[in-house]
Amino acid sequence: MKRNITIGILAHVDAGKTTLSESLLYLSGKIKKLGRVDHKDTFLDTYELERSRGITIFSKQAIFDYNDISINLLDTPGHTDFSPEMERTLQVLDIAILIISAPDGVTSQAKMLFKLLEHYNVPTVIFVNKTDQPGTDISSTTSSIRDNLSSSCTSFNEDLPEDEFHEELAMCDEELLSSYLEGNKITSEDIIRLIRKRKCFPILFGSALKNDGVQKLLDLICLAAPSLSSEAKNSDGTPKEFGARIYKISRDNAGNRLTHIKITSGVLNVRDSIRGEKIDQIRLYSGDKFEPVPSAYAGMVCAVTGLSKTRAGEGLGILEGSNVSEILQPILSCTLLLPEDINPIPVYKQLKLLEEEEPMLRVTSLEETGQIEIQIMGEVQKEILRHMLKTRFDIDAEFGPGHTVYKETIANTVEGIGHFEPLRHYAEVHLLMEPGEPGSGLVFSSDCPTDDLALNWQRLILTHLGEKKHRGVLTGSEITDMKITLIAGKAHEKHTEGGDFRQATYRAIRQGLMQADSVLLEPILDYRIELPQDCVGRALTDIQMMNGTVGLPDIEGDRSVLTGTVPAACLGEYAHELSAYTRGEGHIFTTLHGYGPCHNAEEVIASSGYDPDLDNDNPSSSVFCMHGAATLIPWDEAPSHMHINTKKSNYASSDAITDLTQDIDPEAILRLNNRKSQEDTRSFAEKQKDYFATENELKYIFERTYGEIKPRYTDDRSVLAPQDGIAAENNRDLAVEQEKTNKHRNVAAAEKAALEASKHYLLVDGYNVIYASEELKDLARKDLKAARDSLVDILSNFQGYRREEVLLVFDAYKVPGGKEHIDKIGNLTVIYTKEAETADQYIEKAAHEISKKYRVTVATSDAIEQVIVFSAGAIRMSASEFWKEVEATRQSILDKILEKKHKF
Ligand SMILES: Nc1nc2c(ncn2[C@@H]2O[C@H](COP(=O)(O)OP(=O)(O)OP(=O)(O)O)[C@@H](O)[C@H]2O)c(=O)[nH]1
Ligand SMILES: [Mg+2]
Repeated sequence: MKRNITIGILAHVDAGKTTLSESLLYLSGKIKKLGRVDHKDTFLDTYELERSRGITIFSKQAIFDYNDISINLLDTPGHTDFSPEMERTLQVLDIAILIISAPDGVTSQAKMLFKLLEHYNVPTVIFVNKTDQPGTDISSTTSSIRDNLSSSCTSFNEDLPEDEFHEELAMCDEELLSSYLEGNKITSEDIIRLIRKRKCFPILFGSALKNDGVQKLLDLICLAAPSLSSEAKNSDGTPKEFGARIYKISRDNAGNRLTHIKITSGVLNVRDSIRGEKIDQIRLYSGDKFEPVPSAYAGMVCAVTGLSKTRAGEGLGILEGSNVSEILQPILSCTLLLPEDINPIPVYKQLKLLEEEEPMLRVTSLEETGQIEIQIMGEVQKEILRHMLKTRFDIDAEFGPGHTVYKETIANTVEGIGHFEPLRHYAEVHLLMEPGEPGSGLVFSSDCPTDDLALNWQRLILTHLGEKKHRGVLTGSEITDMKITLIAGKAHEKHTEGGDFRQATYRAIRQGLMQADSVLLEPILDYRIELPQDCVGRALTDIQMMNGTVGLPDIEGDRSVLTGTVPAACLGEYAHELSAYTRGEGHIFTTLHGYGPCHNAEEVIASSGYDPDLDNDNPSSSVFCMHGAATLIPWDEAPSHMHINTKKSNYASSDAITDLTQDIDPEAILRLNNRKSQEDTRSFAEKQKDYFATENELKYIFERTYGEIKPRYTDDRSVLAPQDGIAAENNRDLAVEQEKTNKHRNVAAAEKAALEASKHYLLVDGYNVIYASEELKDLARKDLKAARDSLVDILSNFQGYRREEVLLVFDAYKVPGGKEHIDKIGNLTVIYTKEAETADQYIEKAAHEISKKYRVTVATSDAIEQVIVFSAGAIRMSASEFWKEVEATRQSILDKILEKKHKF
């Protein structure tokens, strides 16, 4: 049987994806005549709005043969309004072509796509398109790709001398590097392996429009794409079990519901039964035409009819239950405005059908007003929706103004419990709810012995957890970024029915949320502002006003570039404002960074008017059978009524005192802090030197062992050599002396007030600083407590010498039952965070609070990935910069001491 591979083409809007698809189809002989987007006659832009607007809206498939390989090509939309449609295809790709348009360079969207490809673990080849346009500079494009995406992006341009090419390849992989340095040749198998493992991303150059470089691209893709075995039988002759992944739902022109799948194992035949429904047809689509086939095999991408309840992201067959959830999400929601004579109820049903095709719409109907709300990505999507509603359902709809979609999460671990027992019903559910990584969404699992609760009930509970959008208790927004584990449950032999567990599960979540410290999240955007240099001051002020963060301005030619993050809700119409004050020369580009703590949470919560106790559709109470009647027990009284007592019941209220010396694993923290970005920026010569010097062991150890804990990064490239030989005693003396003089100073009342207003706080992330300092890092490896004490010592001296109030924060979030704990050491405040709260989280919270009144500087990790939005304008410095400050202060203390000695 033929090898099947699935290729996806991705890029920002207008980079040439559809044109490249056309060129690939032409080269393979699938089409005889090249169509053009500009002539509205391409093979894949088939929808009328796509042709008229010249953009792709829906992902589409073409199947063609090339050198005995059957290739499924998926063209995707580039416009950000349709990014979820693009993202859904990623889960079925064997390999991706990421197009960079030479004239546009590496856009922020290309960076976002590259990150998504990493998330979905798709091998990737980069095609630099439109090199036929004048002004293309191959070497500067290559270095910009390497700087912005990954240093493992390697030019496959023929102009490159072979030595250099092989060196670059060797640099992609430690193992290959050592073999190469030992004199072994790099083979094409090595290259294929690097590409498949995502250790190397080839860069090719060409022009889709002129068919230039496309053949080479196709050959490389065919060689490098991993493919699934299409064998229908195992080696012992037994048939392989069927498995498939759904990546899209659509309807054909006749209104038939199509489930688009990639078969991952076994065979699917017409008339097979899936989830109790029969497969009517299996279609192999190419453009808007299809070929019906009797069977489909592993590796094939096809559309099936006959299934009415499927959803994009779900698995079928052996993948049943393993669902993939999207990362990209709409951040605006708006009300659908219907003509007065239209009844909203049928419209709501029709929108629900559209929602099957675009799950991001999240159509909801507000009970209070009967209004329909939908979530949207942007203006272009609105226009497409308006058109679809008109052509499919003959509805003239408009949209109200968009408002921000907020979310909620929790800051501490709780056990949520729900009991549902009206007469002749019974179910009890206990859920452990833990805060998750930002962007991780909701993750469900079960850790409940099957002796206590049968597997079928456990599965049912997991389904109930995943089947709906659960509302938070602050504003009723969707909850996210939590790990929810079923830890106990109870059914009744006779009385339990399926619906009982639904009730108990929903109530358990709400009961947990009522106990937890909830956090309101808002969408945060990454921005890049390009503007004339004389306007930078104004932009910086604006960013501050919009509660944004900003790095140091970059100069590119005659313009400045500002990058950072800003809450989406604050940005409003800033693009227009920017354009106005820069005389049309300033531009802003944004992509969604993710959800972060809301900058004006109190205000948003108050204006939402949400009261969890009045939300009758989402009760937090439990129902118990008492004296033969169903009785509602409020959430806070429910625990004492529960029928199961889990050991974790008192999880949140444990009084255990944090024992910081025992429970933190120093190696784990070392691993954590050294998991700096995987990018290695050393040159080949440096690597070679390191390799032979075998001094590189640390990195190795960390990479081999790093594990389960929240990654934070430090940048140890900029670590300064420690200053040694400063006697702590001397410092202390100096601090005391300083204090004395301070005391003697007669500060007038007014001056004092001014001082108060200019009070400056310095929040320091303890472990990050330890690992930014060679001396403390070494100590930590031997004895973490000693390193901590030493830092406390150093900083209390530092504090004595500085005007800032220093707050030193240590993570204790891994310490079960740990409570927040504050020590005063001289003027220095040392804080140990409570369980389930990282130093990052604490600092963020504190910075937010303090910076409302005072100036705040935060010294934390260098990771941009983990960016915290210091909303009220706190300044940020990296741990290593901070350490330099500390060193400098120590030095000047030392200088002062020496100076004094000379004087006497
Ligand atoms: N000069 C030149 N123009 C090109 C090349 N490839 C594509 N174009 C033009 O770029 C424009 C956009 O091309 P498309 O193929 O529609 O781009 P796309 O990436 O599919 O766009 P969306 O699907 O809307 O995101 C069209 O006008 C193409 O003719 C190329 O290699 N050279
Ligand atoms: Mg296109």
